[in-house]
Amino acid sequence: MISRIDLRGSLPADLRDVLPRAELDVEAALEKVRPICEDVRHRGAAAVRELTARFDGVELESARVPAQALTRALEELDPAVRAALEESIRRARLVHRDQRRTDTTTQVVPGGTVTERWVPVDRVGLYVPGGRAVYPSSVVMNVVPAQEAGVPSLAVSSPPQKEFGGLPHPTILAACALLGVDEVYAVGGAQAVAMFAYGTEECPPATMVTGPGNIWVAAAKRLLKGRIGIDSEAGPTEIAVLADETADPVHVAADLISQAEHDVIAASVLVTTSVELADAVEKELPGQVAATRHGERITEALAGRQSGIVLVSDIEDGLKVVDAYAAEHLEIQTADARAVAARVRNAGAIFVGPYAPVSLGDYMAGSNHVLPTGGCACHSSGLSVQTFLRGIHVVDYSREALTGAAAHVCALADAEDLPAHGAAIRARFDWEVPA
Ligand code: HSO
Ligand code: ZN
Repeated sequence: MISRIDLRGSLPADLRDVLPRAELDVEAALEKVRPICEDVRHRGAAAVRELTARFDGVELESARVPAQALTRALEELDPAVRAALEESIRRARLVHRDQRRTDTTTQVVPGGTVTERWVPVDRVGLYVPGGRAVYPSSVVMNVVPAQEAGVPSLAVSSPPQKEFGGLPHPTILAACALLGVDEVYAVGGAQAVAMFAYGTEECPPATMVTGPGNIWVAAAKRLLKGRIGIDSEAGPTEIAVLADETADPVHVAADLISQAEHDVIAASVLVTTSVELADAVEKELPGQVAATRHGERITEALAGRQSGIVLVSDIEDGLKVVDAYAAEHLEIQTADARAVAARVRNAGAIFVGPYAPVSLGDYMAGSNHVLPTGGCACHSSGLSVQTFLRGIHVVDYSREALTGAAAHVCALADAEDLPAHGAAIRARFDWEVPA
């Protein structure tokens, strides 16, 4: 059901080459996505309408979801789901509110200061996937940080669903309503990203688009990046578990299965120092998979080349392996888990000890679940308030403060053969370099 990689003994020099990982060919999708984006760019709302008919089989009069549909979705929302979403929002707000930045002013010299002023982007388009994955929780994870960052204009787009009269899934709409988002579009895939990038008669252009999506969404983000700001090209979900003999195989198996449930190309990786644990988890998997609803999808994900059990000699090597893998989600289920977790350098989010499973983080920990995948955790972070902010340097120097810098600026300008740079200083001092 799941393959094994034995790295006991010495670790290979390039660990990344031997670790399981899916290959997602976003480049290949670019060519298909390019004409879609061009079409939306040139023909706006009409193109969005036609593409929606073609890809989603839905004829839309307008892509904008009417206000009544949002209110109705909230009224009809199951009370237990409403209570859970409300608590999820409350917890996420607590964490994301603490991420707000305060401006800093540094006095570099008397009369010369640099202030870093944090300014939210003007308008954000939040993409929420539909299709097999209907994730109201992702609405929370995208909207809360943008709101806490102070983004003044926020729109959500999610694919129209035939069975719901061409509207996005009602739970998605209800989540938008709960969060106070009233600008929602029934548009999916690359055309949604293009709609936000170029704007249409119905949807003003956004400065940034965030949120997970399928390969077409990822390709459109890659193509339109620059024209519009993006968060990341979220790939399939990943879980890595670093465990020793103290871990409970029932929990480890359940957690590996939980993320495999997302997609046949989702990745579940166990890194362990204990052959006994590896054996016990392997023994546990089939029974748990058989008992769950999406067993087929999970079986395929666990058997895929992106999943596996990696055996290591000790926790030191385990840490090297998980750092090289740079998982989207990393669970530490070892003795002294906190100390081990503190030594991890690369992960989207770290879940410490036996009572912090990834599913808690997916919905209710307060942390964000839009996280870097595909090894990008070695250079990027998950969605946060910071994602939606720009730090603008405000340079404020008096004549006296500039005097003290003048000779140095001129020296560097000359060294770079850019004499006009120096002249811009000298012009302020009767064309002399002040001493
Ligand atoms: N594990 C997914 C998020 C999610 N799980 C949404 C359930 N719903 C990616 O972090
Ligand atoms: Zn999940």
